[in-house]
Amino acid sequence: MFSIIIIIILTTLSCGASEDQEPQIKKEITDVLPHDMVFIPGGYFTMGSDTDDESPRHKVWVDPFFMDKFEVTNHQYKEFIEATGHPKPPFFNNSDLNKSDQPVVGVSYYDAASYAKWAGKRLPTEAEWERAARGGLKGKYFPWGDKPVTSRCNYAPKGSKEADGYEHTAPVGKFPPNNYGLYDMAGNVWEWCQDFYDTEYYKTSPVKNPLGPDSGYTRVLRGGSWLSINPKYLKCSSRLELKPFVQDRYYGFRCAKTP
Ligand SMILES: [Ca+2]
Ligand SMILES: [Ca+2]
Repeated sequence: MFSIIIIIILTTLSCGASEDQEPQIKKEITDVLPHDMVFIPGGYFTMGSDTDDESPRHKVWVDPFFMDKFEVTNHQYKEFIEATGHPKPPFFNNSDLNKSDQPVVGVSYYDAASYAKWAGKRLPTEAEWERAARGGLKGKYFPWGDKPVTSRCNYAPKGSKEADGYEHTAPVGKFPPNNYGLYDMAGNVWEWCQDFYDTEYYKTSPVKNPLGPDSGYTRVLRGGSWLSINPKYLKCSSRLELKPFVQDRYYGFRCAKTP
């Protein structure tokens, strides 16, 4: 087994505490941390920004969870296909996109959710995804800080896809991780979350573990992609709305897991 048994001392913030004042409640749990995931501590963070559907900024509490270090790769997705007979996604034969360590693309929300269930995981909520992307930094645009930097993620700076070293999707983990040890939270592929999308959701979102609207049509993706020209799509707070059956070259995912 690749998994290791760990004892995690969870340090959680009590309800009502500010981000800067952290009364701590210690709770012990014993669990299995999969080798390909990292532990994201529970706590408060400020979700959103002051613009568009990212507004208003609002305080959110997220319980501790595990998050995949990397976007799900073609190699991993091939194992899923072989084990279950799930249909191959488009682009699986495209030599620009189908290397084993490149992220799988052309997966719909339903494909991503099916993979996650097969893997014993689930898709992250939108709130979990944003907390994970911020890596503990407060109020920064990107997982590393405020300035878009071509050496930090795979996108298409000023329309030049290869300016960051990768004309198409990059193999996962080629750029530095954020403070939580997560790779490619900005760029490479947009990542499906489990929530329905609602432009107005942040105005009524619950504080504790928001799950998104109860119903809807479109779903949320996060993080921007290798074809994003404008760095605004790479922001931790950037939200993309998409019909759940769409499969295209920009869309992939990673999984989360409840400890
Ligand atoms: Ca690029
Ligand atoms: Ca990504």
